[in-house]
Amino acid sequence: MKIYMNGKLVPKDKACVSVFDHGLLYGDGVFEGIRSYNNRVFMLDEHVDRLYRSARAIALEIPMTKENMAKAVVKTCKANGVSDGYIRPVVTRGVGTLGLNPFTCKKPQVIIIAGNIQLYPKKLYDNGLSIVTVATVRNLSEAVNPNIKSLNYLNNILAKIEAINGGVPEAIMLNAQGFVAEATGDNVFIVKGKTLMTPPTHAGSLEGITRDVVINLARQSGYEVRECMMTRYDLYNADEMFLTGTAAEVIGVVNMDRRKIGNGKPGKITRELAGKFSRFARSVGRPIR
Ligand code: PXG
Repeated sequence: MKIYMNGKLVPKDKACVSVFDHGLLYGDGVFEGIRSYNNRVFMLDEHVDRLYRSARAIALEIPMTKENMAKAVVKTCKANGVSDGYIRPVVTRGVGTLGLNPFTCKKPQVIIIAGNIQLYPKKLYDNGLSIVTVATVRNLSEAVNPNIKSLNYLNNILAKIEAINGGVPEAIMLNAQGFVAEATGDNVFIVKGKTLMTPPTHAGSLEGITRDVVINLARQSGYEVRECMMTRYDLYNADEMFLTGTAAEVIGVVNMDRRKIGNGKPGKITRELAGKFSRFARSVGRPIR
């Protein structure tokens, strides 16, 4: 395996960062998670744009153009023979002194890993997920804005721990006002009749790229999609519920906080959109070779 590090492809064992990198010391950095399907990188420009928006928000200047970043992603896939894979660009603040001040870090580290992804088993797609609401509140927008895909994922990790301790693989996180924000690594949608609803990103979620694609596919299929604040009550009373994310794609939720959602099986519209998403993802993207 070869890792892209600051312009060079280096063997996995040689791909190391300093213990003085503020990415390690403070979680000071940003990242992305991208899929490739059938030798094409899916939504590459959208992921690169989001990486640069995250970096801008933390005043981190990525030392290359967006186009060169996109090319570096493709090059890393090619060097690793990745066709259907998972790509993790990471930009850290770089090496600095033992102190918070990020301006002691002179050179951001640009790392790209292209490998495989751990997917949910097929059974979970067929039968649907059970999830719980957790006590860990999603980061406040005024603190570390949830739109920043930063290297500090403790907010989501704490929620994930609560979910797993509760015997389920995913969690719903609420914002500080008690409105539904998102899952730990996925956005959430509900279906009521022929209308889809998802929290606006200002409710405390990442601007999910899968979320955007699903909104477009749903509208093209004739469904109304509304971004609206929702409470747990709305989720419990949904006809259908599903999560969207790069890793999960579209996965039905059939149980939340031990309430059966809809008829307790992944819903019809969920299955339709999951199929449409899967076909779309495998038909577009920037060619790897
Ligand atoms: N919310 C959060 C907090 C995320 O981290 C999403 C929503 C979905 O966004 P996208 O753009 O992927 O539709 C994410 C993305 C993993 C993993 O290894 C997590 C993500 C992406 C890829 C892999 O758990 N999170």
